[in-house]
Amino acid sequence: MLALLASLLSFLLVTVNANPDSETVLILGGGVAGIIAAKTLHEAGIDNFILIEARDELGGRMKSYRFGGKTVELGANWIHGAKPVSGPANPIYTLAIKHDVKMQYNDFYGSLSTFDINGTADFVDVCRKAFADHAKLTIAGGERLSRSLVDLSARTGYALMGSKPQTHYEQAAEYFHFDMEYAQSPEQSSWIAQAMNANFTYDFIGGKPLKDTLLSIDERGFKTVVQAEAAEFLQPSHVMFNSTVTDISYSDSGVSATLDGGRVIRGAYALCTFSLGVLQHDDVRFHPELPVYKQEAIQSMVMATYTKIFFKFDRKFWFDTEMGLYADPERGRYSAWQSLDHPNFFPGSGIIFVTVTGIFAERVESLPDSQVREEAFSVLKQMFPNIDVPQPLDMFFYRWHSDPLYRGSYSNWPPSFFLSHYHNLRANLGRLYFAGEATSLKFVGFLHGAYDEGLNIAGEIIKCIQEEDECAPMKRVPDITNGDGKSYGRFNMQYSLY
Ligand SMILES: Cc1cc2nc3c(=O)[nH]c(=O)nc-3n(C[C@H](O)[C@H](O)[C@H](O)COP(=O)(O)OP(=O)(O)OC[C@H]3O[C@@H](n4cnc5c(N)ncnc54)[C@H](O)[C@@H]3O)c2cc1C
Ligand SMILES: *[C@@H]1O[C@H](CO)[C@@H](O)[C@H](O)[C@H]1NC(C)=O
Ligand SMILES: *[C@@H]1O[C@H](CO)[C@@H](O)[C@H](O)[C@H]1NC(C)=O
Ligand SMILES: CC(=O)N[C@H]1CO[C@H](CO)[C@@H](O)[C@@H]1O
Repeated sequence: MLALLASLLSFLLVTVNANPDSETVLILGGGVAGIIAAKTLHEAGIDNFILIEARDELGGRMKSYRFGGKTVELGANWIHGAKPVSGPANPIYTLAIKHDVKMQYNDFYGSLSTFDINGTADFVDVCRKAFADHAKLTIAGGERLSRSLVDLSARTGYALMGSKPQTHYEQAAEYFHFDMEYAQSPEQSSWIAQAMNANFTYDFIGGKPLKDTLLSIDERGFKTVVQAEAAEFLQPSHVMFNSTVTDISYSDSGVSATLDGGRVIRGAYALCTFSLGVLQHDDVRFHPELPVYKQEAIQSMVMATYTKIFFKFDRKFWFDTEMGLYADPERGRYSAWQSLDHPNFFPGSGIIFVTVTGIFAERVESLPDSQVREEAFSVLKQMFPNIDVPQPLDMFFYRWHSDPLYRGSYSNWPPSFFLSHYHNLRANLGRLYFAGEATSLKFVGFLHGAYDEGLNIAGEIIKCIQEEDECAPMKRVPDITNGDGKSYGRFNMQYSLY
Protein backbone atom coordinates (compact mmCIF):
# COMPACT_ATOMS: atom_id res chain seq x y z
CA MET A 1 0.00 0.00 0.00
CA LEU A 2 2.77 2.38 1.00
CA ALA A 3 4.80 1.34 -2.06
CA LEU A 4 1.82 2.02 -4.28
CA LEU A 5 1.38 5.46 -2.74
CA ALA A 6 5.09 6.20 -3.22
CA SER A 7 5.01 5.22 -6.88
CA LEU A 8 1.85 7.26 -7.40
CA LEU A 9 3.58 10.22 -5.77
CA SER A 10 6.68 9.89 -7.92
CA PHE A 11 4.49 9.55 -11.01
CA LEU A 12 2.80 12.81 -10.08
CA LEU A 13 6.14 14.50 -9.48
CA VAL A 14 7.45 13.42 -12.87
CA THR A 15 4.28 14.63 -14.54
CA VAL A 16 4.57 17.98 -12.81
CA ASN A 17 8.22 18.31 -13.84
CA ALA A 18 7.38 17.57 -17.44
CA ASN A 19 4.91 20.47 -17.47
CA PRO A 20 6.61 23.14 -15.40
CA ASP A 21 4.38 25.91 -16.58
CA SER A 22 1.74 25.92 -19.22
CA GLU A 23 3.07 29.16 -20.63
CA THR A 24 6.88 29.02 -20.52
CA VAL A 25 8.26 30.05 -23.90
CA LEU A 26 11.79 29.12 -24.90
CA ILE A 27 13.38 31.68 -27.20
CA LEU A 28 16.28 29.99 -28.93
CA GLY A 29 18.86 32.57 -30.01
CA GLY A 30 19.55 36.14 -28.84
CA GLY A 31 19.82 38.00 -32.16
CA VAL A 32 17.40 40.66 -33.36
CA ALA A 33 14.54 38.19 -33.91
CA GLY A 34 14.93 36.60 -30.45
CA ILE A 35 15.19 39.93 -28.63
CA ILE A 36 12.20 41.46 -30.40
CA ALA A 37 10.17 38.28 -29.79
CA ALA A 38 11.02 38.52 -26.07
CA LYS A 39 9.99 42.16 -26.04
CA THR A 40 6.72 41.34 -27.79
CA LEU A 41 5.90 38.61 -25.23
CA HIS A 42 6.80 40.96 -22.38
CA GLU A 43 4.53 43.67 -23.75
CA ALA A 44 1.69 41.13 -23.98
CA GLY A 45 2.14 40.41 -20.27
CA ILE A 46 3.95 37.11 -20.82
CA ASP A 47 7.13 37.18 -18.76
CA ASN A 48 7.81 33.52 -18.23
CA PHE A 49 10.14 33.06 -21.13
CA ILE A 50 13.76 31.93 -21.25
CA LEU A 51 16.11 33.16 -23.94
CA ILE A 52 18.91 30.67 -24.66
CA GLU A 53 22.03 31.97 -26.40
CA ALA A 54 25.30 30.19 -27.24
CA ARG A 55 27.44 33.32 -26.98
CA ASP A 56 27.98 35.51 -23.96
CA GLU A 57 26.18 38.53 -25.35
CA LEU A 58 23.07 39.50 -27.26
CA GLY A 59 23.02 40.74 -30.85
CA GLY A 60 23.82 37.70 -33.00
CA ARG A 61 24.91 38.91 -36.41
CA MET A 62 25.21 42.45 -35.04
CA LYS A 63 28.81 41.85 -34.02
CA SER A 64 31.33 44.58 -33.32
CA TYR A 65 35.08 44.31 -33.00
CA ARG A 66 37.87 46.61 -31.83
CA PHE A 67 40.23 47.07 -34.74
CA GLY A 68 42.96 49.65 -35.26
CA GLY A 69 41.68 51.67 -32.30
CA LYS A 70 38.10 51.87 -33.64
CA THR A 71 34.92 49.82 -33.37
CA VAL A 72 34.23 48.14 -36.70
CA GLU A 73 31.26 45.97 -37.58
CA LEU A 74 31.97 42.41 -38.68
CA GLY A 75 28.29 41.77 -39.38
CA ALA A 76 25.42 44.19 -40.00
CA ASN A 77 26.55 47.81 -40.32
CA TRP A 78 23.91 49.66 -42.35
CA ILE A 79 20.32 50.65 -41.83
CA HIS A 80 18.88 50.26 -45.30
CA GLY A 81 15.83 52.28 -46.24
CA ALA A 82 15.97 54.18 -42.95
CA LYS A 83 13.26 56.76 -43.61
CA PRO A 84 11.16 56.31 -46.72
CA VAL A 85 9.44 59.28 -48.36
CA SER A 86 6.09 57.85 -47.31
CA GLY A 87 5.17 55.38 -44.61
CA PRO A 88 6.82 54.61 -41.28
CA ALA A 89 10.56 54.40 -40.68
CA ASN A 90 12.64 51.23 -40.57
CA PRO A 91 12.20 49.97 -36.96
CA ILE A 92 15.96 49.56 -36.59
CA TYR A 93 16.30 53.26 -37.37
CA THR A 94 13.70 54.06 -34.73
CA LEU A 95 15.63 52.02 -32.15
CA ALA A 96 18.93 53.61 -33.19
CA ILE A 97 17.46 57.09 -32.62
CA LYS A 98 15.96 56.00 -29.29
CA HIS A 99 19.30 54.67 -28.01
CA ASP A 100 21.35 57.48 -29.48
CA VAL A 101 23.40 55.24 -31.75
CA LYS A 102 25.76 57.32 -33.87
CA MET A 103 25.01 56.95 -37.57
CA GLN A 104 26.24 58.60 -40.71
CA TYR A 105 24.75 58.71 -44.20
CA ASN A 106 26.82 56.47 -46.50
CA ASP A 107 26.82 57.71 -50.09
CA PHE A 108 27.39 54.24 -51.46
CA TYR A 109 26.76 55.03 -55.12
CA GLY A 110 27.41 58.77 -55.30
CA SER A 111 30.81 59.08 -53.63
CA LEU A 112 32.75 56.66 -55.78
CA SER A 113 36.22 56.35 -57.35
CA THR A 114 36.87 53.72 -60.00
CA PHE A 115 39.96 51.65 -60.83
CA ASP A 116 41.24 48.84 -62.99
CA ILE A 117 44.43 46.79 -63.05
CA ASN A 118 46.40 49.81 -64.29
CA GLY A 119 45.19 52.27 -61.65
CA THR A 120 42.55 54.98 -61.91
CA ALA A 121 40.04 54.31 -64.69
CA ASP A 122 36.97 56.47 -64.98
CA PHE A 123 33.89 54.27 -65.42
CA VAL A 124 31.53 56.14 -63.13
CA ASP A 125 29.09 56.52 -66.03
CA VAL A 126 29.00 52.71 -66.39
CA CYS A 127 28.11 52.53 -62.69
CA ARG A 128 25.30 55.03 -63.17
CA LYS A 129 23.86 52.84 -65.90
CA ALA A 130 24.15 49.77 -63.63
CA PHE A 131 22.15 51.65 -60.98
CA ALA A 132 19.43 52.43 -63.52
CA ASP A 133 19.45 48.82 -64.75
CA HIS A 134 18.97 47.54 -61.19
CA ALA A 135 15.96 49.86 -60.78
CA LYS A 136 14.53 48.61 -64.10
CA LEU A 137 15.03 45.01 -62.99
CA THR A 138 13.12 45.74 -59.78
CA ILE A 139 10.20 47.40 -61.49
CA ALA A 140 9.87 44.66 -64.14
CA GLY A 141 10.19 41.94 -61.47
CA GLY A 142 7.32 43.55 -59.58
CA GLU A 143 5.25 43.56 -62.76
CA ARG A 144 5.95 39.82 -63.24
CA LEU A 145 4.73 39.21 -59.74
CA SER A 146 1.54 41.20 -60.15
CA ARG A 147 0.78 39.27 -63.39
CA SER A 148 1.45 35.91 -61.64
CA LEU A 149 4.17 34.99 -64.13
CA VAL A 150 6.73 32.35 -63.11
CA ASP A 151 9.91 33.40 -61.42
CA LEU A 152 13.19 33.53 -63.36
CA SER A 153 16.75 34.34 -62.37
CA ALA A 154 17.79 37.96 -62.04
CA ARG A 155 20.30 37.19 -64.81
CA THR A 156 17.42 36.42 -67.19
CA GLY A 157 15.71 39.57 -65.98
CA TYR A 158 18.75 41.74 -66.66
CA ALA A 159 19.12 40.25 -70.15
CA LEU A 160 15.44 40.85 -70.95
CA MET A 161 15.89 44.46 -69.80
CA GLY A 162 18.76 44.74 -72.28
CA SER A 163 21.51 44.72 -69.66
CA LYS A 164 24.23 42.26 -70.74
CA PRO A 165 27.54 43.17 -69.10
CA GLN A 166 30.51 42.31 -71.28
CA THR A 167 33.48 44.40 -70.19
CA HIS A 168 35.21 44.15 -66.83
CA TYR A 169 33.88 47.62 -66.07
CA GLU A 170 30.29 46.61 -66.75
CA GLN A 171 30.74 43.46 -64.70
CA ALA A 172 32.24 45.35 -61.77
CA ALA A 173 29.44 47.93 -61.92
CA GLU A 174 26.75 45.23 -61.93
CA TYR A 175 28.53 43.40 -59.10
CA PHE A 176 28.56 46.60 -57.05
CA HIS A 177 24.81 47.12 -57.45
CA PHE A 178 23.65 43.53 -57.23
CA ASP A 179 26.02 41.12 -55.47
CA MET A 180 26.93 43.69 -52.82
CA GLU A 181 23.26 43.67 -51.85
CA TYR A 182 22.29 39.99 -52.16
CA ALA A 183 25.74 38.42 -51.55
CA GLN A 184 25.21 36.26 -54.61
CA SER A 185 25.25 36.73 -58.36
CA PRO A 186 22.22 37.49 -60.58
CA GLU A 187 22.26 33.90 -61.93
CA GLN A 188 21.95 32.59 -58.36
CA SER A 189 19.14 34.95 -57.38
CA SER A 190 15.39 35.04 -57.88
CA TRP A 191 14.18 37.93 -60.04
CA ILE A 192 10.86 38.28 -58.23
CA ALA A 193 12.31 38.00 -54.73
CA GLN A 194 14.95 40.59 -55.66
CA ALA A 195 12.18 42.90 -56.83
CA MET A 196 10.18 42.43 -53.62
CA ASN A 197 13.23 42.89 -51.43
CA ALA A 198 14.30 46.08 -53.19
CA ASN A 199 10.78 47.48 -53.52
CA PHE A 200 9.93 47.09 -49.85
CA THR A 201 13.19 48.38 -48.42
CA TYR A 202 14.17 51.08 -50.86
CA ASP A 203 12.04 53.82 -52.21
CA PHE A 204 12.40 53.45 -55.95
CA ILE A 205 10.00 56.29 -56.66
CA GLY A 206 11.72 58.43 -59.24
CA GLY A 207 14.44 55.78 -59.59
CA LYS A 208 16.91 57.92 -57.65
CA PRO A 209 19.00 56.81 -54.69
CA LEU A 210 17.72 58.38 -51.50
CA LYS A 211 19.86 59.45 -48.60
CA ASP A 212 18.53 56.59 -46.57
CA THR A 213 21.46 54.23 -46.13
CA LEU A 214 23.01 54.93 -42.76
CA LEU A 215 26.24 53.47 -41.47
CA SER A 216 26.65 52.92 -37.73
CA ILE A 217 29.87 54.47 -36.46
CA ASP A 218 29.06 54.12 -32.77
CA GLU A 219 32.01 53.23 -30.57
CA ARG A 220 29.74 50.99 -28.43
CA GLY A 221 28.95 48.98 -31.56
CA PHE A 222 25.85 48.86 -33.75
CA LYS A 223 24.58 46.03 -31.48
CA THR A 224 23.75 48.76 -28.93
CA VAL A 225 20.51 49.14 -30.89
CA VAL A 226 19.22 45.83 -29.55
CA GLN A 227 21.32 45.46 -26.39
CA ALA A 228 20.05 48.77 -24.97
CA GLU A 229 16.51 47.84 -25.96
CA ALA A 230 16.83 44.44 -24.23
CA ALA A 231 18.19 46.10 -21.09
CA GLU A 232 14.84 47.85 -20.65
CA PHE A 233 12.84 44.67 -20.07
CA LEU A 234 15.09 41.59 -19.84
CA GLN A 235 15.84 40.33 -16.34
CA PRO A 236 19.01 38.27 -15.79
CA SER A 237 16.72 35.33 -14.96
CA HIS A 238 15.28 35.54 -18.48
CA VAL A 239 18.55 34.76 -20.22
CA MET A 240 20.89 31.78 -20.35
CA PHE A 241 24.21 32.77 -21.96
CA ASN A 242 27.01 30.39 -22.99
CA SER A 243 24.31 27.79 -23.65
CA THR A 244 24.55 25.97 -26.96
CA VAL A 245 21.50 23.99 -28.00
CA THR A 246 22.29 20.62 -29.60
CA ASP A 247 18.82 19.00 -29.79
CA ILE A 248 15.24 20.21 -29.99
CA SER A 249 12.29 17.88 -29.27
CA TYR A 250 8.86 19.11 -30.27
CA SER A 251 5.28 17.95 -30.18
CA ASP A 252 1.77 19.38 -30.06
CA SER A 253 2.02 19.76 -26.29
CA GLY A 254 5.51 21.15 -25.68
CA VAL A 255 9.13 21.60 -26.66
CA SER A 256 12.43 20.82 -24.98
CA ALA A 257 15.92 21.98 -25.79
CA THR A 258 19.02 19.99 -24.85
CA LEU A 259 22.21 21.94 -24.17
CA ASP A 260 25.69 20.72 -25.05
CA GLY A 261 26.32 19.68 -21.43
CA GLY A 262 23.21 17.47 -21.51
CA ARG A 263 20.92 19.72 -19.53
CA VAL A 264 17.32 19.73 -20.79
CA ILE A 265 15.22 22.90 -20.69
CA ARG A 266 11.49 22.40 -21.14
CA GLY A 267 8.88 24.82 -22.35
CA ALA A 268 5.31 24.88 -23.52
CA TYR A 269 6.36 26.67 -26.70
CA ALA A 270 9.67 27.43 -28.40
CA LEU A 271 10.74 29.94 -30.99
CA CYS A 272 13.81 28.85 -32.94
CA THR A 273 15.68 31.87 -34.37
CA PHE A 274 18.86 30.07 -35.38
CA SER A 275 20.09 31.09 -38.81
CA LEU A 276 19.08 29.25 -41.96
CA GLY A 277 22.71 28.08 -42.20
CA VAL A 278 22.51 26.45 -38.76
CA LEU A 279 19.36 24.59 -39.78
CA GLN A 280 20.91 23.53 -43.10
CA HIS A 281 24.05 22.09 -41.53
CA ASP A 282 22.38 19.93 -38.88
CA ASP A 283 24.17 21.83 -36.14
CA VAL A 284 20.99 21.24 -34.15
CA ARG A 285 19.17 17.89 -34.32
CA PHE A 286 15.38 17.78 -34.28
CA HIS A 287 13.24 15.05 -32.66
CA PRO A 288 11.23 13.82 -34.43
CA GLU A 289 13.18 14.48 -37.63
CA LEU A 290 11.84 17.50 -39.53
CA PRO A 291 9.11 16.63 -42.05
CA VAL A 292 10.27 16.34 -45.65
CA TYR A 293 8.49 19.54 -46.74
CA LYS A 294 10.34 21.48 -44.02
CA GLN A 295 13.68 19.98 -45.01
CA GLU A 296 13.02 20.78 -48.67
CA ALA A 297 12.30 24.41 -47.76
CA ILE A 298 15.39 24.72 -45.54
CA GLN A 299 17.69 23.26 -48.17
CA SER A 300 16.11 25.29 -51.00
CA MET A 301 16.83 28.74 -49.56
CA VAL A 302 20.47 29.84 -49.74
CA MET A 303 22.64 31.10 -46.89
CA ALA A 304 24.98 33.46 -48.72
CA THR A 305 28.30 34.78 -47.45
CA TYR A 306 29.34 38.44 -47.25
CA THR A 307 32.80 39.09 -45.86
CA LYS A 308 34.42 42.40 -44.96
CA ILE A 309 38.21 42.33 -44.85
CA PHE A 310 39.58 45.19 -42.73
CA PHE A 311 43.03 46.74 -43.15
CA LYS A 312 44.83 49.21 -40.95
CA PHE A 313 47.62 51.32 -42.48
CA ASP A 314 49.88 53.88 -40.88
CA ARG A 315 48.37 56.50 -43.18
CA LYS A 316 45.65 56.96 -45.77
CA PHE A 317 47.09 56.72 -49.30
CA TRP A 318 43.87 55.95 -51.16
CA PHE A 319 40.85 57.73 -52.70
CA ASP A 320 39.05 60.62 -51.00
CA THR A 321 35.58 59.32 -51.83
CA GLU A 322 33.67 56.96 -49.53
CA MET A 323 33.75 54.04 -51.94
CA GLY A 324 36.26 52.66 -54.44
CA LEU A 325 35.35 50.17 -57.14
CA TYR A 326 38.05 48.07 -58.75
CA ALA A 327 37.37 46.17 -62.01
CA ASP A 328 39.34 42.93 -61.92
CA PRO A 329 39.32 40.54 -64.90
CA GLU A 330 37.63 38.08 -62.49
CA ARG A 331 34.15 39.35 -61.58
CA GLY A 332 33.91 40.22 -57.88
CA ARG A 333 37.58 39.71 -57.02
CA TYR A 334 38.40 42.26 -54.25
CA SER A 335 36.28 44.82 -56.10
CA ALA A 336 34.35 46.83 -53.52
CA TRP A 337 36.46 49.01 -51.23
CA GLN A 338 35.19 51.35 -48.55
CA SER A 339 37.24 53.98 -46.80
CA LEU A 340 36.61 54.48 -43.10
CA ASP A 341 39.40 57.06 -43.02
CA HIS A 342 36.98 59.66 -44.35
CA PRO A 343 35.79 62.90 -42.70
CA ASN A 344 32.32 61.34 -42.27
CA PHE A 345 33.46 58.14 -40.58
CA PHE A 346 36.79 57.66 -38.77
CA PRO A 347 39.12 60.38 -40.09
CA GLY A 348 42.77 59.69 -39.41
CA SER A 349 42.12 56.04 -38.61
CA GLY A 350 44.05 54.52 -41.54
CA ILE A 351 41.26 51.93 -41.91
CA ILE A 352 39.88 50.66 -45.22
CA PHE A 353 37.96 47.48 -45.94
CA VAL A 354 37.15 45.39 -48.97
CA THR A 355 34.01 43.26 -49.24
CA VAL A 356 33.83 39.91 -50.99
CA THR A 357 30.67 37.87 -51.50
CA GLY A 358 29.25 34.50 -52.53
CA ILE A 359 31.54 31.74 -53.69
CA PHE A 360 34.53 34.08 -53.72
CA ALA A 361 33.88 34.88 -50.03
CA GLU A 362 33.73 31.16 -49.21
CA ARG A 363 37.04 30.71 -51.02
CA VAL A 364 38.58 33.59 -49.04
CA GLU A 365 37.40 32.04 -45.77
CA SER A 366 39.11 28.78 -46.60
CA LEU A 367 42.49 30.46 -47.14
CA PRO A 368 45.03 31.34 -44.48
CA ASP A 369 44.98 35.02 -43.43
CA SER A 370 48.44 35.53 -44.93
CA GLN A 371 47.29 34.62 -48.43
CA VAL A 372 44.20 36.85 -48.28
CA ARG A 373 46.39 39.69 -47.07
CA GLU A 374 48.84 39.11 -49.93
CA GLU A 375 46.09 38.94 -52.61
CA ALA A 376 44.29 42.06 -51.43
CA PHE A 377 47.60 43.89 -51.04
CA SER A 378 48.52 43.15 -54.66
CA VAL A 379 45.13 44.51 -55.76
CA LEU A 380 45.85 47.75 -53.88
CA LYS A 381 49.19 47.95 -55.69
CA GLN A 382 47.36 47.64 -59.01
CA MET A 383 44.86 50.31 -57.99
CA PHE A 384 47.67 52.67 -56.96
CA PRO A 385 50.58 52.02 -59.35
CA ASN A 386 52.19 55.42 -58.66
CA ILE A 387 52.23 55.05 -54.89
CA ASP A 388 54.62 53.02 -52.80
CA VAL A 389 51.79 51.16 -51.03
CA PRO A 390 52.88 50.51 -47.44
CA GLN A 391 52.41 47.10 -45.81
CA PRO A 392 49.26 47.01 -43.67
CA LEU A 393 49.83 47.17 -39.91
CA ASP A 394 46.92 44.85 -39.27
CA MET A 395 44.23 42.86 -41.07
CA PHE A 396 41.09 41.10 -39.85
CA PHE A 397 38.06 39.32 -41.25
CA TYR A 398 35.43 37.11 -39.68
CA ARG A 399 34.69 33.65 -41.06
CA TRP A 400 30.86 33.65 -41.03
CA HIS A 401 30.53 30.69 -43.37
CA SER A 402 32.45 28.28 -41.15
CA ASP A 403 31.06 29.50 -37.81
CA PRO A 404 28.62 26.79 -36.57
CA LEU A 405 26.45 29.51 -34.99
CA TYR A 406 25.77 31.13 -38.40
CA ARG A 407 27.13 29.15 -41.41
CA GLY A 408 26.98 32.22 -43.62
CA SER A 409 25.89 35.85 -43.48
CA TYR A 410 22.27 36.11 -44.60
CA SER A 411 19.70 34.42 -46.80
CA ASN A 412 19.30 34.94 -50.50
CA TRP A 413 16.27 33.66 -52.36
CA PRO A 414 17.20 31.51 -55.40
CA PRO A 415 14.98 31.18 -58.53
CA SER A 416 13.96 27.63 -57.52
CA PHE A 417 12.51 28.73 -54.19
CA PHE A 418 8.77 29.25 -54.54
CA LEU A 419 6.28 31.09 -52.37
CA SER A 420 5.08 27.70 -51.06
CA HIS A 421 8.63 26.95 -49.90
CA TYR A 422 8.57 30.23 -48.07
CA HIS A 423 5.43 29.20 -46.18
CA ASN A 424 7.00 25.84 -45.34
CA LEU A 425 10.20 27.46 -44.08
CA ARG A 426 8.18 29.66 -41.77
CA ALA A 427 5.48 27.22 -40.62
CA ASN A 428 5.34 25.99 -37.01
CA LEU A 429 5.65 22.31 -36.11
CA GLY A 430 3.29 21.78 -33.21
CA ARG A 431 4.55 24.02 -30.42
CA LEU A 432 7.83 24.79 -32.20
CA TYR A 433 7.94 28.06 -34.17
CA PHE A 434 10.58 29.60 -36.45
CA ALA A 435 11.63 33.23 -36.98
CA GLY A 436 14.57 35.22 -38.29
CA GLU A 437 15.65 37.19 -41.32
CA ALA A 438 15.14 34.06 -43.48
CA THR A 439 11.41 33.84 -42.69
CA SER A 440 10.68 37.41 -43.76
CA LEU A 441 8.91 37.74 -47.10
CA LYS A 442 9.32 41.47 -47.53
CA PHE A 443 12.75 41.95 -46.02
CA VAL A 444 14.64 38.67 -46.34
CA GLY A 445 18.27 39.06 -45.24
CA PHE A 446 17.87 42.38 -43.46
CA LEU A 447 17.91 43.41 -39.80
CA HIS A 448 14.40 44.80 -40.22
CA GLY A 449 13.33 41.40 -41.60
CA ALA A 450 14.58 39.73 -38.40
CA TYR A 451 12.81 42.42 -36.36
CA ASP A 452 9.55 42.01 -38.24
CA GLU A 453 9.55 38.24 -37.84
CA GLY A 454 10.42 38.37 -34.12
CA LEU A 455 7.31 40.51 -33.79
CA ASN A 456 5.06 38.46 -36.11
CA ILE A 457 5.88 34.99 -34.82
CA ALA A 458 5.78 36.05 -31.16
CA GLY A 459 2.30 37.26 -32.13
CA GLU A 460 1.39 33.75 -33.31
CA ILE A 461 2.57 32.28 -29.99
CA ILE A 462 0.68 34.91 -28.00
CA LYS A 463 -2.52 34.03 -29.89
CA CYS A 464 -2.05 30.39 -28.89
CA ILE A 465 -1.41 31.19 -25.27
CA GLN A 466 -4.14 33.75 -24.82
CA GLU A 467 -6.83 32.58 -27.23
CA GLU A 468 -6.83 28.79 -27.53
CA ASP A 469 -9.38 28.91 -30.33
CA GLU A 470 -7.11 31.10 -32.47
CA CYS A 471 -4.23 28.66 -32.25
CA ALA A 472 -4.40 27.41 -35.84
CA PRO A 473 -1.32 25.90 -37.51
CA MET A 474 0.44 28.38 -39.79
CA LYS A 475 0.09 27.92 -43.52
CA ARG A 476 2.11 25.12 -45.15
CA VAL A 477 2.07 23.25 -48.48
CA PRO A 478 3.06 19.60 -47.86
CA ASP A 479 3.56 18.77 -51.56
CA ILE A 480 4.64 21.58 -53.82
CA THR A 481 3.54 20.68 -57.33
CA ASN A 482 4.10 22.42 -60.65
CA GLY A 483 0.58 23.77 -60.38
CA ASP A 484 0.93 25.74 -57.16
CA GLY A 485 4.68 25.81 -56.70
CA LYS A 486 5.66 28.38 -59.24
CA SER A 487 2.92 30.85 -58.60
CA TYR A 488 3.50 33.58 -56.09
CA GLY A 489 -0.25 33.99 -55.96
CA ARG A 490 -1.87 37.34 -55.51
CA PHE A 491 0.26 39.56 -53.41
CA ASN A 492 0.02 43.20 -52.66
CA MET A 493 3.25 44.77 -53.87
CA GLN A 494 2.40 48.35 -52.99
CA TYR A 495 5.53 50.03 -51.73
CA SER A 496 5.42 50.19 -47.96
CA LEU A 497 8.04 49.57 -45.37
CA TYR A 498 5.42 48.79 -42.74
C1 LIG B 1 28.63 40.32 -42.68
C2 LIG B 1 27.16 40.70 -42.54
C3 LIG B 1 26.73 41.94 -42.96
C4 LIG B 1 25.39 42.29 -42.82
N1 LIG B 1 25.00 43.56 -43.14
C5 LIG B 1 23.74 43.97 -42.88
C6 LIG B 1 23.38 45.33 -42.98
O1 LIG B 1 24.24 46.17 -43.20
N2 LIG B 1 22.09 45.68 -42.78
C7 LIG B 1 21.12 44.76 -42.49
O2 LIG B 1 19.96 45.13 -42.35
N3 LIG B 1 21.46 43.45 -42.30
C8 LIG B 1 22.74 43.05 -42.48
N4 LIG B 1 23.11 41.75 -42.24
C9 LIG B 1 22.05 40.79 -41.89
C10 LIG B 1 21.64 40.92 -40.41
O3 LIG B 1 22.78 40.90 -39.61
C11 LIG B 1 20.73 39.74 -40.09
O4 LIG B 1 19.61 39.77 -40.95
C12 LIG B 1 20.17 39.75 -38.65
O5 LIG B 1 21.14 40.15 -37.72
C13 LIG B 1 19.66 38.36 -38.33
O6 LIG B 1 19.07 38.30 -37.05
P1 LIG B 1 18.41 36.94 -36.53
O7 LIG B 1 17.90 37.21 -35.19
O8 LIG B 1 17.49 36.43 -37.58
O9 LIG B 1 19.61 35.88 -36.50
P2 LIG B 1 20.98 35.85 -35.63
O10 LIG B 1 21.50 37.22 -35.45
O11 LIG B 1 21.85 34.86 -36.31
O12 LIG B 1 20.52 35.31 -34.21
C14 LIG B 1 20.51 33.94 -33.88
C15 LIG B 1 21.24 33.73 -32.57
O13 LIG B 1 21.26 32.33 -32.27
C16 LIG B 1 22.50 31.99 -31.70
N5 LIG B 1 22.72 30.56 -31.95
C17 LIG B 1 22.97 29.95 -33.13
N6 LIG B 1 23.06 28.61 -32.96
C18 LIG B 1 22.85 28.38 -31.65
C19 LIG B 1 22.80 27.19 -30.86
N7 LIG B 1 23.00 25.98 -31.39
N8 LIG B 1 22.55 27.31 -29.53
C20 LIG B 1 22.34 28.53 -28.98
N9 LIG B 1 22.38 29.68 -29.68
C21 LIG B 1 22.64 29.61 -31.00
C22 LIG B 1 23.50 32.88 -32.40
O14 LIG B 1 24.66 33.07 -31.62
C23 LIG B 1 22.69 34.18 -32.58
O15 LIG B 1 22.92 35.06 -31.50
C24 LIG B 1 24.46 41.38 -42.31
C25 LIG B 1 24.90 40.13 -41.87
C26 LIG B 1 26.24 39.79 -41.96
C27 LIG B 1 26.72 38.48 -41.41
C1 LIG C 1 30.43 32.98 -20.57
O1 LIG C 1 31.71 32.50 -20.89
C2 LIG C 1 32.70 33.53 -20.91
C3 LIG C 1 33.98 32.96 -21.47
O2 LIG C 1 34.23 31.67 -20.96
C4 LIG C 1 32.84 34.10 -19.51
O3 LIG C 1 33.79 35.13 -19.48
C5 LIG C 1 31.49 34.66 -19.06
O4 LIG C 1 31.54 35.09 -17.72
C6 LIG C 1 30.38 33.62 -19.21
N1 LIG C 1 29.12 34.31 -19.00
C7 LIG C 1 28.10 33.76 -18.33
C8 LIG C 1 26.89 34.61 -18.16
O5 LIG C 1 28.13 32.62 -17.90
C1 LIG D 1 46.95 47.91 -68.76
O1 LIG D 1 48.15 48.37 -69.30
C2 LIG D 1 48.75 47.48 -70.24
C3 LIG D 1 50.12 48.04 -70.61
O2 LIG D 1 50.01 49.38 -70.99
C4 LIG D 1 47.84 47.33 -71.42
O3 LIG D 1 48.38 46.41 -72.35
C5 LIG D 1 46.48 46.83 -70.95
O4 LIG D 1 45.57 46.81 -72.03
C6 LIG D 1 45.93 47.72 -69.85
N1 LIG D 1 44.73 47.11 -69.32
C7 LIG D 1 43.65 47.80 -68.99
C8 LIG D 1 42.48 47.04 -68.41
O5 LIG D 1 43.61 49.00 -69.08
C1 LIG E 1 4.76 45.33 -58.12
C2 LIG E 1 5.14 46.70 -57.72
O1 LIG E 1 4.41 47.37 -57.04
N1 LIG E 1 6.32 47.11 -58.10
C3 LIG E 1 6.70 48.46 -57.90
C4 LIG E 1 8.10 48.63 -57.31
O2 LIG E 1 8.39 50.02 -57.23
C5 LIG E 1 8.32 50.71 -58.45
C6 LIG E 1 8.70 52.16 -58.21
O3 LIG E 1 7.86 52.74 -57.27
C7 LIG E 1 6.95 50.60 -59.08
O4 LIG E 1 6.96 51.21 -60.36
C8 LIG E 1 6.59 49.15 -59.24
O5 LIG E 1 5.27 49.04 -59.73
